[in-house]
Amino acid sequence: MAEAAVGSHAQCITDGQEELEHVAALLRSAESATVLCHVFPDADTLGSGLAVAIALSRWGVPVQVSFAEPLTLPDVFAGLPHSSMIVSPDEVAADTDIVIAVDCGSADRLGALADRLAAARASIVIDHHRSNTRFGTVNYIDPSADSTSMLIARLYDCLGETIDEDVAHCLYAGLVTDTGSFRWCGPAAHLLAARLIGTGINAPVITRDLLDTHPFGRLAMLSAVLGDAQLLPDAAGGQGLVYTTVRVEDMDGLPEDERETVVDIVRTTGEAEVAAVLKQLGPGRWSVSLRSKQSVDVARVAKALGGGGHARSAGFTADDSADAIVAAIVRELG
Ligand SMILES: [Mn+2]
Repeated sequence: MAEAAVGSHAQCITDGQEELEHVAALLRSAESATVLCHVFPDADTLGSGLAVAIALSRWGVPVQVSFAEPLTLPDVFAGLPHSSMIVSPDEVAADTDIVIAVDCGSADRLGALADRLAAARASIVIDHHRSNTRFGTVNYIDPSADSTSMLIARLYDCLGETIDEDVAHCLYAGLVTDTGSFRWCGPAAHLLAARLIGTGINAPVITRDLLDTHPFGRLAMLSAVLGDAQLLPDAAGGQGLVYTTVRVEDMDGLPEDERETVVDIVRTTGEAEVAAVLKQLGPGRWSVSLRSKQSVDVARVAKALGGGGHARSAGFTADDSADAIVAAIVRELG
């Protein structure tokens, strides 16, 4: 515990301390709260959202956690502690005292629940996306953080709340996934991981459940999708682009989140600095994931095409043919 106390003091001296204290004070004043995660949630938005909700519920504040799409929680997240606090979007109160959006770069990431922002006395945005539009009345944004859950750990320290095993499980879920199992992160992420594991959580099981467990049908989907991959060695000024498409028929009843794992395989292509996966949402409608290794800023590309994200991981949605979308990416890569 002594180590945790020293660590928490060090973490409190950061840029954005004023905003963090403002967030803490607002949360302390909450009479009711809605915690909003982004559409098609990942473990960072859900783990962060649940951790905020756990603190509020400890104080007796009525709190709901939700996201606009899909309508139910994907099975992969059912093991997150207190996931029973997650309600379907139609159950979210029309107005609450405080709305907290976690891991959302812009209000449209809230989907149909974005209207809850204006109905609240105050809205808090906690996020680590550089492209964040600061759409809350109070915004605690730190693009240098490897996950939003790292910012929630700082919030716990500022509130003087204990990070117990349940909270640590939620925060570790966000941390291990957003850092690609600690492949791309700084020392602060490793220090936080050590602190979280120190609470007694079973980190290998959390990681395996979230990242290394897939239905058998995924193998056939990967076979089809990876077999269609294309390499454009001249793209991105000769650094190369590798891409593929995941069509609706490729999914064949698989959970939607299995689409999100394709880019992690495609981006391992040695001949390409940039990877793109076009995921078909419907006829002529695509969600595109972009990844880069070390030099290309894909957040800039995504932004130019109507999306956003991080320098090495970004995305956008487009209504067009797959070929036209690839052409637009190639053009923006220069
Ligand atoms: Mn995140």
